[in-house]
Amino acid sequence: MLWDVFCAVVDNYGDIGVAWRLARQLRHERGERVRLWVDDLRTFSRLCRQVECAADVQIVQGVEVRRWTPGRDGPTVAIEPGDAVIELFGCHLPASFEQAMAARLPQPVWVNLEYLSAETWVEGCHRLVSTHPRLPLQKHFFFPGFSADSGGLLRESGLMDVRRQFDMNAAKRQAAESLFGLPQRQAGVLRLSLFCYDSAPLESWFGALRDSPGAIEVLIPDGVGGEAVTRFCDGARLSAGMQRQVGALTLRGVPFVEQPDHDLLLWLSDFNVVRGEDSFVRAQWAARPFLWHIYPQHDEVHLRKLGAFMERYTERLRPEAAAAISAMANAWNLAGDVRATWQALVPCLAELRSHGERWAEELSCQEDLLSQLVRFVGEQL
Ligand code: TRH
Repeated sequence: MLWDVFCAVVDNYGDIGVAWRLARQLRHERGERVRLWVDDLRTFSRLCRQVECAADVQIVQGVEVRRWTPGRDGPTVAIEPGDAVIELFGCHLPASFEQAMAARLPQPVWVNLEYLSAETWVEGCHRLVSTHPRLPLQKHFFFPGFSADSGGLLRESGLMDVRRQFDMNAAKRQAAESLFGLPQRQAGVLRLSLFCYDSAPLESWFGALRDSPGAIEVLIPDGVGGEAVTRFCDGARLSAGMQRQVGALTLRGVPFVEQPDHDLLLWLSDFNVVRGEDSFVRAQWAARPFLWHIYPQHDEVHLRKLGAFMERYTERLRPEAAAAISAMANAWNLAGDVRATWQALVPCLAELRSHGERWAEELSCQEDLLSQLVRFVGEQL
């Protein structure tokens, strides 16, 4: 089959992050032919160095990558759509492409792959169909999620085993540490990674970490953390390879790596701060305690999404640990002072570690998103 996957980069890395992960999995695990339409190749190239920013058409790791401009017809006009068309996050296909889809015999299966949410309404909307306002075409809505009635989560086959092997193999961990330019880890140092939005309450968090009884290091990918990190570094930008120590806290700049290597950063850390959608899911497969900086939306819609997830995630935790991680997630996302909330969380980290392992194990029993999507498309053909 030929799959057309359309992605518009709204901001940051999550749109292309999800699209590229899906495209690679379709190609490499399923042997499908994939045409990935992307409007912002510069952002894409940060996740995959092979991407040439100036090329309109190129093959990257077996995937045909094409530039497109949302809202304009451009070079898609003359192209016959594939058997399946995936519109990521409602990015609106070019009108000419929709016409070509309507004219194709048989018509492609058109799926809008939606944002991830743990809210229960998702289950009622998953697999719903809507009819095109003008053309004889139907679009299916596919919702990722955490329950059996949702479309599941992206998870490469064998991922859990690869992560377990990493945990057991000192040589693999050492190789990953050198990829990130890290010195050998000192015993007893708590290692955290930070991937957040600039609105994060870093000043109070760094304050709590600085005054900790034990040593703590925070790994910060190039460009993450904004002004608060620069202030902590006395006005210097924390780039990869740099470090700044104050009290018990050392901030270490690490490179922003290609997408498959990003997992290694999460696996090297005892606790991960993640954000958006894709790194949020990866933190769960990493099976470590984590904090989710959710993408802020209007009318505080994101806080309901956060609450729905935290409710699911903490369901089987002891009340003390559940309260501690939920309070931290709320304070972080409301940009409050997190000093006391962090201090209350620290004694629960060991429990959250075993909880993370159990959570990843249970989630991985759910059929992964790509398998569900491929089956769903097959049923519609
Ligand atoms: O970058 P994000 O905040 O992305 C978003 C966008 O804001 C988007 O508009 C919104 O729709 C979506 O979230 C929900 O966070 P996310 O989703 O975690 O994407 C980051 C990607 O960057 C992810 O695929 C991992 C990747 N990454 C690397 O490849 N290398 C790195 O070093 C790091 C830190 C991340």
